[in-house]
Amino acid sequence: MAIRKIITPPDPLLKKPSMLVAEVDDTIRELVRDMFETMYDAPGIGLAAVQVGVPLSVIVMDTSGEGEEPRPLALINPEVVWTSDEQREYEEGCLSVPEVYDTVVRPAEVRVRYLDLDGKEQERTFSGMDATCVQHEIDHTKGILFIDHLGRLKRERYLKKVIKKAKQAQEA
Ligand code: GNR
Ligand code: NI
Repeated sequence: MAIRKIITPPDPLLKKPSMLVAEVDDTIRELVRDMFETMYDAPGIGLAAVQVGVPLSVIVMDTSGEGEEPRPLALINPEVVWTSDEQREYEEGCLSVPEVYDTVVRPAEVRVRYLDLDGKEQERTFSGMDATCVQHEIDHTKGILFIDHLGRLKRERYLKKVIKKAKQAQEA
């Protein structure tokens, strides 16, 4: 098991759609283990493989709170097959866009089709924080960041801030 490095802008990988996984094999299961370790270490409530530099359609999440029973969930090739008309807004953050938080409006509920770690097709409906998180992660597999849901001015200001901070950290 290993904690992997989380990439940030301007890494071009973050803007590229991820590839579908052809077969859920031990390499994928090892990637998922590393992603959970990286996510819990960060700490975060979700992580997409592209954030650790692997452009495959693999996401992990765990929205359990502190003191709650953990509920890790790994989704391979996730796709949204239904969205509610009802919307929900939440102040999002992203491990690839550190120290930026802003409100994103998304469907309050989504139904998602995916493969589990055995390669078996599953469907599941998400609501509340789970719905926000799974949509944020599926966006990553399409090369979309949460700041892409904001206006152009905000997006560019946040990107500048993140890139500047990363440069300063490098120089230090
Ligand atoms: O840890 C995370 N918290 C979070 C909060 C609100 C909405 C989405 C998220 S996901 C984020 C981890 C991350 O960047 N996943 O891609
Ligand atoms: Ni993110």
